Amino acid sequence: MPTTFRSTRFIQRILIATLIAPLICATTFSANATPKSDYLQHNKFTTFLNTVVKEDGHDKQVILDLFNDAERKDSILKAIARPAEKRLTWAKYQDIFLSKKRAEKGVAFYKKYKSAFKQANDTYGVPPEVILAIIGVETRYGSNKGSYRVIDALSTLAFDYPPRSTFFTKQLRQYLLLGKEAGIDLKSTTGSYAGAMGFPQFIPSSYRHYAIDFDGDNIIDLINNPVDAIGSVANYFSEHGWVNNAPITSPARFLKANGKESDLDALVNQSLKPSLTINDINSAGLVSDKDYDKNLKATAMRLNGKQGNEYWIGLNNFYVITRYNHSKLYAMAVYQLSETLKTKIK
Ligand SMILES: [Ca+2]
Repeated sequence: MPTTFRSTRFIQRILIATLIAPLICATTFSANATPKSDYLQHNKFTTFLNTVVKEDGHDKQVILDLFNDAERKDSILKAIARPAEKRLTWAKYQDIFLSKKRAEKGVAFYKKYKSAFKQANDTYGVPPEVILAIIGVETRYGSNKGSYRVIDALSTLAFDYPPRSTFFTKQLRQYLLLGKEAGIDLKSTTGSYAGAMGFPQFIPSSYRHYAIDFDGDNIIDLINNPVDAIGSVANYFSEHGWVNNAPITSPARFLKANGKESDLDALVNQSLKPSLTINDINSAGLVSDKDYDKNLKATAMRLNGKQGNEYWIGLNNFYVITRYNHSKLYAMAVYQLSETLKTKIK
């Protein structure tokens, strides 16, 4: 019947168009490219492409070539859904970062770059053991800088991880700018599953805003240059409000005479930002051996440690460590590693 004939012709045309379209599309950006890309046909990509060409001044062809090669990684989607900071208790988390081996590596790293640590302390007022602890927790002193291609990590999270798509789309834009500004090879550079790079694992926005050239060769390189990494961590801390010689955190104990431990539920783990006073915390029955000013801003923490509940009072500098990674477990690991290192590098 005519109608059936027309329908068949119509379907044939659609099929031919569907088969040919990707070939035409592929040939527009590279003669040899195969249309394997996970992203060129992604529904979010065209908008992204237009934005970075118009607003960030990228060459369209360069971006198309880069994304033709970008791959979606399911392992990245799995990793971001279950970070150690959410999955583990403090009892387990500390075992990863407070090992004897990591501290030994830290001492060796300190000895090798001692003058850079001194210069960072003199310039930014951030002590060696804190910078050392950050680089130790992040990459074990450069021995594990991450094996995901950053372009894959950020594309996967920007385009295929709706809960944080906005954040990672911004990071992807920042990463593309780093290609022009810092000479980073956008295709081959590797990092963490979240696109953090180099010795100190800076995400692209941090790299652009806080990374510095600290050895004076006019190149900012956190990926291969430990001296730039040391200066950049110190600069990051300084810019986020680190106060030299101010307290970080200290253990606290609950005075049972004041009531039940469960009465503390409303006080502890409320926010990372110090929003209580020492007086508030003491009044609820939590005290430490440190003689803090009663009006000092602080937080009260309860961690599930190896011997059960542990209580800690966190001050401004503890909060600054959480600006690196928004987790009290992370900041506590950095603090405790720094305390161990402090005794070993004196
Ligand atoms: Ca440099």
